[in-house]
Amino acid sequence: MTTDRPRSRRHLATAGVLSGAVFFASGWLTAVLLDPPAAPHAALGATVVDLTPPWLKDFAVEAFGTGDKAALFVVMGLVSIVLAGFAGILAGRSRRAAVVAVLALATVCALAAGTRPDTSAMSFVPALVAAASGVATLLLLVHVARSSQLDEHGPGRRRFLSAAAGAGALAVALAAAGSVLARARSSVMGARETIVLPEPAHTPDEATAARIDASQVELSGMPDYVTANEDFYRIDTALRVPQLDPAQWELRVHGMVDEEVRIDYAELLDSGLTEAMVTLTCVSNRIGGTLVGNASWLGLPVRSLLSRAGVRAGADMVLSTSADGWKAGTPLEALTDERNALLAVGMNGQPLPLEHGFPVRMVVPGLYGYVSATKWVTDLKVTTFADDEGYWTPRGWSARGPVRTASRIDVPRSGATVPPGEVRLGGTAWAQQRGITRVQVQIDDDDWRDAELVSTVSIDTWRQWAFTWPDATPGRHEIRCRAWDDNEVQTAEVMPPAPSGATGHHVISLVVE
Ligand SMILES: Nc1nc2c(c(=O)[nH]1)N[C@H]1C(S)=C(S)[C@@H](COP(=O)(O)O)O[C@H]1N2
Ligand SMILES: [Mo]
Repeated sequence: MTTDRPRSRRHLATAGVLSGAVFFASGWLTAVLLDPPAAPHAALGATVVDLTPPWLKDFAVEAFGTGDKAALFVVMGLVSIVLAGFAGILAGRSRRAAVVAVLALATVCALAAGTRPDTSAMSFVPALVAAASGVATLLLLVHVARSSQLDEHGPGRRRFLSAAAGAGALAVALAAAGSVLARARSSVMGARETIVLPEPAHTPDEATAARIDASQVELSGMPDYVTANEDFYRIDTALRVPQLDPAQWELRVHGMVDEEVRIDYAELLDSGLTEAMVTLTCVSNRIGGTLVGNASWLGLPVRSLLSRAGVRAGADMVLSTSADGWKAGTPLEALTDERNALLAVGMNGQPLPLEHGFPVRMVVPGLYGYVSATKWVTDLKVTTFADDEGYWTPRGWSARGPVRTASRIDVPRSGATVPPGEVRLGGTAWAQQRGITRVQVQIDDDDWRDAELVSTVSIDTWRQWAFTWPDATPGRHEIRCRAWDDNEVQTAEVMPPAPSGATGHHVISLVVE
């Protein structure tokens, strides 16, 4: 126990206030990255608003008008400064009590963030980060304050002042980063929300809708035939999702063309769009893996832009580049033939989600994403494989990436235990541009047997299958599957994803008991 002298009490209070600042600033920056409304100050503010009795709300609106939220934050800020100052002084007496106080605050913030309508596990992270950085700052500053207590005017005092200045600068830097990022994010997200996508020129008919319904195997644990945007796998090199304002977006088509073409977002929406359901696959997907998804894409066929530009003889590749400098080299043929290679603006009826390439991306049926599916695309250069290469080619992946015929068992999961007797199996198979014509299942060393195939929308979409294993006997069993495209059976030869996509049969093991 120490007797606080006035100056040391001032230092301790300063330590508390600065720790509070680091607490809220680090929480804010974390939230901007993960889940903006989960910022501790925002969540606390929303909770205070919710708990404010109506008479006080009315008074606030009366007195401050539209400044009522600013007034709330000013009051909350003042209250926080006073409480944080007391926490610092408390820390001078008992560090443990002060740490408990910070953790209690973090818990309240986490609860406030976690009880809003649409929360995820991510909503709790900002409070955790705030707690960790707040406690660390507090313990450090209190330590420096206490060890400098003994010399009134000497180096100890200077040491505390510089530590305090450091903590203050950290809080300001974190808050500044949070505010800059928040502004950039919310403006693009806001712009996305105001977009009204046009109807496709050829609206999918009732037959297609019926077909989508008939493409789902009704078996618990099967993936949805149409992958929801939130569930769609995401693969890219972007540490931070590029934030492109559609009003500023422009695509340039150049290189081996007669005439350079430029198109902006409004023109693109206005150019008569096509809707196509296409299954997208990542070359890194392992046999049985989940880096594959099926969505309905709305966009302009790339061939119509290329024909406007006029492709010169000798070209055999289109190098597409994203706003963040990533590149894919796509065989020219895949962009000029009749397939639905799209400059997509819509995904399952909505503007592309930011992480799936907003405002515009490429989608090319039959090719792995790394050679075709450029997100945040801004540049198409007509060129040759001899002169240019995509991002992954010099990193050991093949220059051309046709999707391999693949199939997987989705139900039951490998390692599951099932009761003996009749066991129902289900899975998914894909061979974009060729189509799935048959799937077979093999139990242990038995003969291969045909699975039931349900409908599918086109040769560019995956196809679900089901199989009844009539007589599962107790013990451990291995089950494998294989698919046929329009021409041949999926190879049994096992190869890893690099350099051109994994091959081999998906095998699961089940325990029957
Ligand atoms: N700009 C950009 N686009 C990209 C990538 C990338 O790293 N950057 N990755 C590609 C790869 S490897 C795949 S598999 C698909 C994945 O698209 P998705 O994240 O929408 O599922 O995007 C492609 N487009
Ligand atoms: Mo990929």
